[in-house]
Amino acid sequence: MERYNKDLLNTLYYKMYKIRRFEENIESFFLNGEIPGFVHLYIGEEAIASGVCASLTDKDYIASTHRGHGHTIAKGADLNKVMAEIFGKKTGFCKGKGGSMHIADFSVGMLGANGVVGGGFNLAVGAALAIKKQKRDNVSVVFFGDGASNRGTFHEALNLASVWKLPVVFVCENNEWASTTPYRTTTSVADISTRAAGYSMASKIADGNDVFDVYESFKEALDYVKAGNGPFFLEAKTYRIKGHYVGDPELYRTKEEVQKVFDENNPIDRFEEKVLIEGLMTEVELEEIRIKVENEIKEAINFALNSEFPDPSELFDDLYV
Ligand SMILES: Cc1ncc(C[n+]2csc(CCOP(=O)(O)OP(=O)(O)O)c2C)c(N)n1
Repeated sequence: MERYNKDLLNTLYYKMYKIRRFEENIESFFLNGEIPGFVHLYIGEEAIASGVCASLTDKDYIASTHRGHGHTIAKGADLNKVMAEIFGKKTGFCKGKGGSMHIADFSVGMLGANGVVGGGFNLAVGAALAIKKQKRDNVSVVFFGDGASNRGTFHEALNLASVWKLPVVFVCENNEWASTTPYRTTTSVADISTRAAGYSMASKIADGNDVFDVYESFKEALDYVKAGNGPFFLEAKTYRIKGHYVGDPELYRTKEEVQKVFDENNPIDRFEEKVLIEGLMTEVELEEIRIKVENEIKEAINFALNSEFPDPSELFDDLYV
């Protein structure tokens, strides 16, 4: 654990806890009818976005999914603007006209959430092509689910990224579910990372609920890609704790199954346990981070609630054909 200095430990915990508390607040505002549209929560998967983004800079790109709040927060997007967008307010990233699944912040390299499953692959590969053409030393990362790995865009993107040796890391968040479907009934391989071999691509499996394992594995991917070897495939094994969307009746699995995973494999509990037992952080240090996060979230909620909705006359602004 020597390489985990205080700054890094603080960052990993701060990001994970911020995502968790953000999502818990979004869930309760949504259930109260105060958020329009749909929201898909990232609770229980925080270690993946946090462990990956801890090694990225604003000049690196990420492409995200419909379950994108965690990626956006971990990449460092302005929390007030993220919150305002989800609430449909004009101070949000898309002036309140996009909502949860259309948040992007190019200033930190966040290329966008995506309502189209599998829509992020080609954005990330395109960004990686730009990096290569411009001879820059950055990387592009695409987060995607097990379900998305069955789409055609997945295979097309892996093939081209491999042929052109592009600096892109494919991060599969295998949370075992695609909407109501368990991945084992729809996916031809037990480990989605084995598909990388079909495209001559290096791959690795990480414990997606262990932020240290994600961090180390992604570092390995980053070193590999930055050395000019071409793309890398990282499969992070995790589990979708919440319904597919907020309001999902979840008739396809038992509450007991979900609760068991959460009790035994909650990434935030695992982090706290590890750093306390190994004496890397104190309870006081953890609490300081939690207080900071609560304040930031409270501020973001106030910002969103006090912002105006866009005026109907602005409906067609910012559109182009
Ligand atoms: C092209 C396309 N097909 C279907 C849908 C409907 N849909 C939304 S999310 C989802 C499941 C995605 O599963 P996965 O990729 O594993 O991500 P997870 O929701 O588990 O994070 C589906 C089928 C969609 N949005 N876009």
